[in-house]
Amino acid sequence: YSDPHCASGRDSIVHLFEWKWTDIKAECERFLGPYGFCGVQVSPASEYAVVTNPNRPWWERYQPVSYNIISRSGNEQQFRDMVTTCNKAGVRIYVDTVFNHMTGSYSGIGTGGNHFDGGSCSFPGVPFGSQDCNGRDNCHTSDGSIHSYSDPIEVRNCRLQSMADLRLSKEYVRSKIAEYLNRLIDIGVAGIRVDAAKHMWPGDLQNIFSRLHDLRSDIFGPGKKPFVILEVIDMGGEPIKMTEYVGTGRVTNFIYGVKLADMFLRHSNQAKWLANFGEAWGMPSTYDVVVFLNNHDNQRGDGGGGDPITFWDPKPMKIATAFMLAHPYGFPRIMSSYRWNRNIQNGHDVNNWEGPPHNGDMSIKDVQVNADLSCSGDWVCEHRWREVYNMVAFRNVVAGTTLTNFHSYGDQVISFSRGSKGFIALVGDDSSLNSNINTGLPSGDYCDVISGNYENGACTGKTIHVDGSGNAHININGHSDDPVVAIHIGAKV
Ligand code: AAO
Repeated sequence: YSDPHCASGRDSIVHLFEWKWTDIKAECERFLGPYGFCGVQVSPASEYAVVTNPNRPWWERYQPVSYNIISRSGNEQQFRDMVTTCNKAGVRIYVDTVFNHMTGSYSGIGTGGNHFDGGSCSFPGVPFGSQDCNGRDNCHTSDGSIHSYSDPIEVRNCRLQSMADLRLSKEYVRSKIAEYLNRLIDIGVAGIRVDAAKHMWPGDLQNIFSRLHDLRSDIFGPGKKPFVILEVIDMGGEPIKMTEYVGTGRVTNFIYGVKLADMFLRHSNQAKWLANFGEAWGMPSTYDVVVFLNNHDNQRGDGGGGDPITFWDPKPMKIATAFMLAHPYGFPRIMSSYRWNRNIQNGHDVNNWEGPPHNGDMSIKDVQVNADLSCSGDWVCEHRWREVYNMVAFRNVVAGTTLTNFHSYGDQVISFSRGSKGFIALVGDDSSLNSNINTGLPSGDYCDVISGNYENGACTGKTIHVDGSGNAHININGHSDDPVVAIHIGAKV
């Protein structure tokens, strides 16, 4: 469950948060395939509560009503088209799946027209009834909701934010969830993100996964298990640990992004300590984690997981992303966001519920792309920023090499090589770097893929000369917009 099944030579995924299936399909063909992305994490696909107060928040998608594929992103036919087209373009689809719980304690109608009543665990669209939710017998808080994260039984058996908590110990509930996941697998997805995995017993998850089909052999080859990303927020202070889930899939390493934010955003920690970043920092094995700078929750100040670097701070975001993609630890996920009317009052963003760019009828807006590859309107498209997509290519080129030559030149100034295939240097503060550095690369002229693109054998940015002993003169001003130099053997001029 920890193999993402990337097409050969690809090694990064992007979360296209709230995109429509038709846009993701187009993005696979026009951009993600050609630019070497492995795959896409897509927003929840199955029917969920239509929330109108506030009006269509993004988080309504985390309140399932049935497992029919119908959402604000599109219907089942559009979902199938997307999966087929993306696979043809060499790009995998990973679906965000929500099966710890159903809706909050109220009643209403789902995106597919099914009625629900979360208070009584009534979901005829599945169907689930009151016997399919946890209750007084195994959750002992006064109102049935989670209040303390220091009690693992409460975290697993009670209601997360008052949402109807599925009784995953039950055969019928397990079979309904497995049926949905198998439907996704048979359509051709490569894996899933498991929402709120921390709120489910590892044994229940293992039981459900043991029922899953192999991935489609016509696409992935025989005997392949789905890739599983388990959302477990473990910042070190609670009894539930990431390690309990390792082996059941890859876990989300939230500490990773916080550490990089300490360095590149807050400067409360120093990049020079990154020399042994990874397992030596008490983090799980590189093969057991997904790493990221921010996700859809903590980019809006929600859901634990610390105060991360996001697109709202573009310079640190580009520096830290370049580091993440150049560094071998973990399987990287890039967040692709939309802008909302951020309005922080007393430390809380009162508009953090706002859904994606939409039309008057509340349908999600198409993503429009510009000639310079960026997106227009409020779609941020971090994955289409030059510094980001060129580092996705860097990572593909250096795959299989180890980190060598790590050097620091001050608290926030570092460089390292990836064997003899790639080299990066960065300045994370207002200082500068002006040195002759051993890059580990064969002699020649290389395109700095941060300052420009490598096109038809030429470079639109800076060219870096590596001499016969592998040395290059690297000059970076920390005050510049992009205080990073990155070169690799796939972009030699
Ligand atoms: C909405 C409304 C609710 C309403 C509910 C039902 O906002 O008021 O009760 O509907 O009607 C998303 C939104 C929710 C939304 C929900 C359903 O964020 O606001 O509720 O959809 O529409 C926990 C979970 C984690 C979860 C995170 C948000 O463990 O799984 O909360 N993330 C996922 C999704 C998320 C989604 C859901 C789950 C639900 O990514 O988008 O919710 O499907 C501690 C714990 C964490 C815990 C946080 C919660 O964190 O460790 O496990 O996350 O608390 O605040 C320090 C600590 C850190 C700690 C943190 C906060 O940083 O180091 O560990 O403080 O105390």
